[in-house]
Amino acid sequence: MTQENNILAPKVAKHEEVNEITKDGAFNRQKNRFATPFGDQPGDLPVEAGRYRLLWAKICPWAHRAVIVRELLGLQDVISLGTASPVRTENGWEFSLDEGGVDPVLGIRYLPEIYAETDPDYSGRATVPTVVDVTTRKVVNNDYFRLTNYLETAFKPFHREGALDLYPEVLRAEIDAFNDTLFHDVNNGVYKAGFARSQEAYEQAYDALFARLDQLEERLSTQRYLFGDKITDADVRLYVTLVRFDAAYYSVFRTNRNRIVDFPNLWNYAKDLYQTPGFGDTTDFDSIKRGYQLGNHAANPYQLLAKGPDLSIWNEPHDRNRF
Ligand SMILES: N[C@@H](CCC(=O)N[C@@H](CS)C(=O)NCC(=O)O)C(=O)O
Repeated sequence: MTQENNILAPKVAKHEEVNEITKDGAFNRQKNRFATPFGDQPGDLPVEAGRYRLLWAKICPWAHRAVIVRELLGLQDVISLGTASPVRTENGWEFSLDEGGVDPVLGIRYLPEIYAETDPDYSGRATVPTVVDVTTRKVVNNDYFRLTNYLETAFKPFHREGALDLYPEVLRAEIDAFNDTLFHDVNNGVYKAGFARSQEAYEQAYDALFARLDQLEERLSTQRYLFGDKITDADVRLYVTLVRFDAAYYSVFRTNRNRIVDFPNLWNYAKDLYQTPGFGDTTDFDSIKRGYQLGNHAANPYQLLAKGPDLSIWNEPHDRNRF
């Protein structure tokens, strides 16, 4: 069914319409519209158990990182989770995995419905992750960049006893600076390559991406994780891109200088995280492959799903215990 003849479907904004393609053909991601922080300052979103619902799709790296942090910190009973189908439809993310095809808590079929309910004038893309306040039925936050930090700080009173400190105060400035570079060159770097509309913009993104991966390969030659011997927020951010790389970005986004399995340290580091509770158990390779290959990221008119690569190797032993 097309958007035009489906009167129930909300309007779905495209990259062109939200002005995310610059004159030289580069992809320039939209700003988040719902960016009020969680906290206890006036105007903040109040931190309460059972009040918020996190909406995600298993394909999406930005949403996946919030889901990993929710698991690592033991916030599963504090923030509920709604899961959209990994293949985004022309009407937006769809809750077709749920009974009756609607999210069981919000009763919506498509994600743009809750954006329209919250702000009828919203003209950006309706994205995951989205946090909805279930008491008001309003989208309160879609700040994919800061969301994990709110879970790590504002939601601290609800963390599981003995949970990791993913964002230690003494490292925050360093982690922020690291995450910023990681975002530009790696997390969003793959999208800049994949969504480029000019050869020059694509090659620029490709070069920056692999230069940064080479640097990370080096950094991980002397320590188990990015900031030493403990997992931090930065590791979650790097993991979500690494775990999608060989199965999706390498071919769909043409980031094919080499695969992650070709970098000894990055590959063993990625396997180490995959085998850590919270990471591999929230990673769904089938959704990742379908989402990128069959969604509208890819020109795939016959909707063929690539058979490879062999993903069972993610369960093979890693060498990171040596640190
Ligand atoms: N909120 C950010 C990042 C989150 C994001 O892009 N999520 C993707 C999935 S990985 C999405 O929901 N895309 C919906 C769309 O493009 O319409 C943005 O607006 O760019």
